[in-house]
Order: sequence, then C-alpha cells, then structure tokens
Amino acid sequence: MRITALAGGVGGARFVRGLRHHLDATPGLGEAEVTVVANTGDDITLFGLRVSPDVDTLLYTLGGGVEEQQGWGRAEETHRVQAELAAYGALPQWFTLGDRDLGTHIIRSQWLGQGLTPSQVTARLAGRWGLPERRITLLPMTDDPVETHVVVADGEREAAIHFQEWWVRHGASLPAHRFVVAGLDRAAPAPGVLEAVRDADVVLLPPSNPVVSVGIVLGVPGVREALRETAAPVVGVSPLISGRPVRGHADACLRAIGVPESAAGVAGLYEDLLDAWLVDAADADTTLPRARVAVHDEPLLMSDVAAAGRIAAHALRLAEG
Ligand code: GDP
Ligand code: FO1
Ligand code: CA
Repeated sequence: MRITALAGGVGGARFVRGLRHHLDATPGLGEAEVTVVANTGDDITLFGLRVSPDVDTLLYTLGGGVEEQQGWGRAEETHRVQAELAAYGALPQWFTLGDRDLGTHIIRSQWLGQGLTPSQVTARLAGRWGLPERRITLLPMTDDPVETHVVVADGEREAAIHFQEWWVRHGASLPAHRFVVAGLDRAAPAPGVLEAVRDADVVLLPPSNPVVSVGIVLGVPGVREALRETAAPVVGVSPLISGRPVRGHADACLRAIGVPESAAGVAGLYEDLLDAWLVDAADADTTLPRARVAVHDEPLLMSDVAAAGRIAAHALRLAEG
C-alpha cells in the first residue's frame, strides 16, 4: 500500500508518526510505504542559514530527536550560539535557534550552497534520521524558494512581514489582512510530489494548519489538481475541536481568509478533493455537502503515539469506504 500525506510541522509530524506506528503494529501493513509532502512556506533565512521549520519538525519527530513537549526543535537542546549572537546585538533574537538545531541549518545551507536541491538535501537529512528504513519518504513540496508573508496594518498603510515574524514574534496577535506567498505561483512541485499523489492508494490530510501548512502545499501549481484527479480516496482529520485549534493559531489564519473557525469550515477548504473527514465528538453535528463525516471514538487528540496511531487507523478505515 502507498500512503501519501500533505503535512505541516507539529500536527503533521505527530500524525505521520502515529500512522507509521499503526502500520508497523498491524500484520500485513508493515510493508506500506508512506510519502510525506512537506510545507516549505515557513522557510526563512537567518544569519545566512536556511531554516525549514516544518521539514525539520518532521525529521526530528519521525527520527526520534524532537523536543517532545514543545513539538519542534531538538531534544536536550542548548543555546550557546544564540547567546553569543545576542552578545553581538545580532538580530533577530525573537527566533530561537538551538545549538543542535543549528547543525541542521548549517549543513542544509552548505549543501544548498554546493548546488544540491532542497529535495536532495532533505533526502540526505532524512537518511541521518533513519526515515528510509522506516519506509517514510519525505519530500519538500517544491525545490523553488517559497516564503509565506502576512499582510498587517502599518499605521495608515499595510506592510508584509515574514510568516515567522507574525507567528513567533507577534504570536499571531496582529490581525492578518491576508497571506501573500512569495514564489508560490511560479513554484514547480518537487520531483516525486505529483506521482506520490497520483499513484497513492490513500491520500491523507493530517490535522495540520489548513491555511499556512496544507493550504500552501495545495497552492503549488498542479498539486491541488493531482488531489482532485487521483483515484485514491482523500481523507482528512480536523485540526480544530469545538472551533479551536488544539495548538497554534489556525483560528487567526482562518479569520484572515474569512473562513468559519470550525471543523466544517476547514473541510470546506478541501471541498473539491475530500472524500471523508474525521472530527471530534464535540463536532459531531458537522455535515458536509460532498464528503462523509466520521466521529472519532475518543478525543481527537494525539496525546501520545498510540492515540495518534488510532486516529490514523480510523482515517485509513474511512478510506476503505
Ligand atoms: P505546525 O506547522 O507546527 O503549525 O504544524 P501543522 O500545520 O502540521 O499542524 C498544526 C495544527 O495541528 C494546528 O492547527 C493544531 O490545531 C493541530 N493539532 C495539533 N495537535 C493536534 C491534536 O492532537 N489533534 C488534532 N485534532 N489537531 C492537532
Ligand atoms: N516557534 C516559536 O514559537 N518560537 C521559536 O522561537 C521557534 C523557533 C524555531 C526554530 C526552528 C524550528 O524548526 C522551528 C521553530 N519554531 C519556533 C516553530 C515554528 O517556527 C513554528 O511553530 C511554525 O513554523 C509554525 O508552523
Ligand atoms: Ca508550519
């Protein structure tokens, strides 16, 4: 079986980790291949280094190196380099760069500088984290530079700031007028992305941020069409429970694009491609014109790997019809 998931960072990574756990624990499913198409719109260059937060969160989570409580960054991290940078007054200081995490950014930047593509770099990084052995292929959505920006009020005028500045520095508290994704309209899907959707037996939309994670992947020209046209069932899991994101600021993102902050509102963003949608019992009244809705039999919370695995297993059952 070939399973393809479109993913952001923490929500996507925890879901795919649970999916892999479920597959490996189920007779006959261990051989299944999982391909993850990762959002790269969060990427940012800091101190000359290319940082790719959602790709790194996937690598660390699936590879067993993530800071579990935080959900991103490396376990047992230190911040000595950042302290030195601060001593020089180097900016920005609102973005945490741990020492171990910096190793990833340094080697990524070196390989990119040597002419490797983001896909090739990601494959090398994934090798270190043991993803191929776990039958997980991690693909960036595109090899072209794409950066999500957020348009906010700047006095009488508007200004676009990098997504990370809006999300991390301002905690998404500045009302977003709209998202502008630099480079997205000219981006080509990375090698293997369209094939992974077209040739899949199941396509899963994890409970990732629908606007700035899944929405960006779907915005790469050709990807949305591939999901519409694939013979594989497309099944999604709601990132919202009772209208609230489990973590992060998806509510502020939905508000910015005028979409209801609800499980139904999120599913509406996928209306043209979704076959089934998994919600929490609190959202059992969700109805969708074009997709089946199923209610998970326990809280839709990925509280540990096993719970995430049960959510993924439910999504796979929905794919069977
Ligand atoms: P990010 O890139 O780190 O923001 O991660 P994603 O975009 O992949 O996922 C973020 C979304 O995951 C948020 O909107 C959360 O509400 C959702 N999420 C995180 N943990 C859970 C969970 O345990 N259950 C559900 N249903 N959604 C979750
Ligand atoms: N999130 C934060 O809230 N604060 C940070 O300082 C921060 C640093 C950071 C560094 C590397 C990395 O891979 C992720 C990091 N994140 C941080 C998480 C991440 O930037 C955001 O949660 C996502 O991009 C939003 O989806
Ligand atoms: Ca993200």
